[in-house]
Amino acid sequence: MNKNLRLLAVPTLALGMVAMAGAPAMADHANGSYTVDFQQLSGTTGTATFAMDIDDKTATVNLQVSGLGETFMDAPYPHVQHVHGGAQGVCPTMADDADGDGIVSTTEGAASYGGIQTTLGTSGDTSPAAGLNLELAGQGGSYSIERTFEMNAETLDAIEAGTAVVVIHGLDPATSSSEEAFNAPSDLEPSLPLGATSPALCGVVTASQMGAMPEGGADTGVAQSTTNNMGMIALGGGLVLAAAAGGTFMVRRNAANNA
Ligand SMILES: [Cu+2]
Repeated sequence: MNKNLRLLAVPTLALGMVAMAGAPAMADHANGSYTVDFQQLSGTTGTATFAMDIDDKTATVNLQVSGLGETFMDAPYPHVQHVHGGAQGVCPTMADDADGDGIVSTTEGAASYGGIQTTLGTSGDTSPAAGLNLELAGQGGSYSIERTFEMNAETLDAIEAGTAVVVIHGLDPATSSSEEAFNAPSDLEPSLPLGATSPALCGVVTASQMGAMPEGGADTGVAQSTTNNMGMIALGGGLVLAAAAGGTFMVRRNAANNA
């Protein structure tokens, strides 16, 4: 009903602010090959590999995911994933669990990895606007995304500056580091469990060939000043899952206990 429209409104506004804050990209400065060494967050036991080549503005991505949460609401678990950027260019750790509830929430992770810059969907739109499109999300616990697309200037800038971070969302209730994460309401949408909106896998985009990524651009005033806006956008990734559940989520205390 009106719920989805309301959920979409905030991240759209936030994205506009970031677009204005970003500096123009120098096209081919991000050229090269990149990999991501994923870290498992908040009890995640799944894994992923990521390889990417960039030639001018053309990105060829190969993302292989396995072992994440498989089902959500008795349907394939929609795992959205994005290239985040423009913040510290690091992944959060349990030290970022500010409220001490046992997991790193989307809100708690945003200061580390920033907002959505590219949506790594299975097809179609790769812009931040598609970050909320569940139809483009990875489906189930294991899937692959292999595609070539034109990467936007903001993401190329982030890669060049070393602040680009790939984040795959959606904790598995069966392995989450905190049972409370699936008994407590999400920081984004009270009708959802906290774990369903939280980052599961995270890794910094790292050059795998010499000379691909000039250094020195990460500590600009622009990047720092946009941190708050980035946080708002990062919340958007979690809101996708809120839309998926449609307000009918049922707390799966038993599923978590029986892991
Ligand atoms: Cu994300």
